[in-house]
Amino acid sequence: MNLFEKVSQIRRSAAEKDKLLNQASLYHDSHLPTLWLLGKTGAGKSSLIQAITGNTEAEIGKGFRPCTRTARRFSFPKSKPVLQFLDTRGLSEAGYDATEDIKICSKQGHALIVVMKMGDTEQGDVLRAIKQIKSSQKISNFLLVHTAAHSIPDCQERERLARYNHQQLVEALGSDVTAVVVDFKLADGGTDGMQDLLNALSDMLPIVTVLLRKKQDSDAEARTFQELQTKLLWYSGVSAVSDIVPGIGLVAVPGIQWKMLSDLADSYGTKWSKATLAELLGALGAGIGVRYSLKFGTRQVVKFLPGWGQTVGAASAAVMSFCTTYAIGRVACKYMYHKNRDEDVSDEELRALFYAAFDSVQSLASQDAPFGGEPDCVAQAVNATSASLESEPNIVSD
Ligand SMILES: Nc1nc2c(ncn2[C@@H]2O[C@H](COP(=O)(O)OP(=O)(O)OP(=O)(O)O)[C@@H](O)[C@H]2O)c(=O)[nH]1
Ligand SMILES: [Mg+2]
Repeated sequence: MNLFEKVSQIRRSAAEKDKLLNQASLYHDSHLPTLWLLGKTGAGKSSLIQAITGNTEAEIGKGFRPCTRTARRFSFPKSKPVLQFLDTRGLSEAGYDATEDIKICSKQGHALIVVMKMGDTEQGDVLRAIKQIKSSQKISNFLLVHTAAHSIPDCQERERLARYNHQQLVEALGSDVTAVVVDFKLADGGTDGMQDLLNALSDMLPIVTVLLRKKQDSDAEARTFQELQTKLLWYSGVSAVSDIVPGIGLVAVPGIQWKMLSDLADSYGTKWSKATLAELLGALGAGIGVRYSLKFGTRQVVKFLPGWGQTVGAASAAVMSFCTTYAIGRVACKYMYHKNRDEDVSDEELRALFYAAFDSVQSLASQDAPFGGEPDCVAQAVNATSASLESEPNIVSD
């Protein structure tokens, strides 16, 4: 950061910083990874959203907002969202035109889920829409979900019906497509085929993997963190878009990270002081990676790593911002959890968690997010950050 940048950052008022944060969050929230649901009325689109998010039918009903003339969107979670569902309406209207809905989806990572109720072979409207969507060449991830599988008790008949609809879709797409068979409402209140559905969705949209990673952790700290994870992903996404939105720039990243830390502290019923923050950063090591990303934004980390200054473009800086913000937040959660209980947590543990957290969201940062990114650069970023934390602790002083 040159002197001019430093001075202008200091002079930036709190109101200006809030304005930048608002701009970044608006951009982020209007470019969310999207699961687009297409299917006849009653096919099971809302049931699918409910099964994935765990939200009740009533909450989903309230959460939908009009989006285009033919679709409504449902953001998840409602506040600080990291994923959205696009629910197509009006398929049965004569001449459904998918143009507007395609536009919404082509802005960011997306997958189109075609929902067909088992045994309903009248899919003309859906197939017409699919042909239009396919020919736009804007949507590349498709998944077929056969719902209400158990409404056809005979297994062979079920298979035959599933095959028939699958074949119809393959013909409309002109290529093969993954299909899963589910039932969201068994007689005993359970579901069937959920794991297959989640696996298929995770393959298409990494955010689903992160959100739905099995909550089987026996560690109480990790379970507490699960509740806050989407919040962390939101702040990470907002800091990542900072460099994409004109007029914001990476100088906004430290402000966003600070807001995140304050927000997380509220959740743990605590507050940051200079001393506690210094203690956490000290525990992570005197590496420039963490210290700099908090103080000046990720670009400065990049700049001080040999070879990075010249080669890293905005996309990679954004990926770095995403991963670093997430990793700092994750470590802060563990730190606060144990501090609240007067329990010791070793520096090594915190450092290992920082790397693991950084690693765990790499694919997410480079694929789903609105800024895109190149996996090779991400891998380099991790290596570079790790190297800086371990071997170059004194490159930059506070
Ligand atoms: N048994 C069973 N019922 C299902 C399944 N999926 C949906 N249903 C039922 O089918 C009805 C319609 O499901 P929805 O999820 O509301 O369908 P939708 O596609 O959202 O319909 P619209 O909002 O009208 O477009 C509801 O009564 C659901 O409970 C399923 O897998 N099994
Ligand atoms: Mg519905």
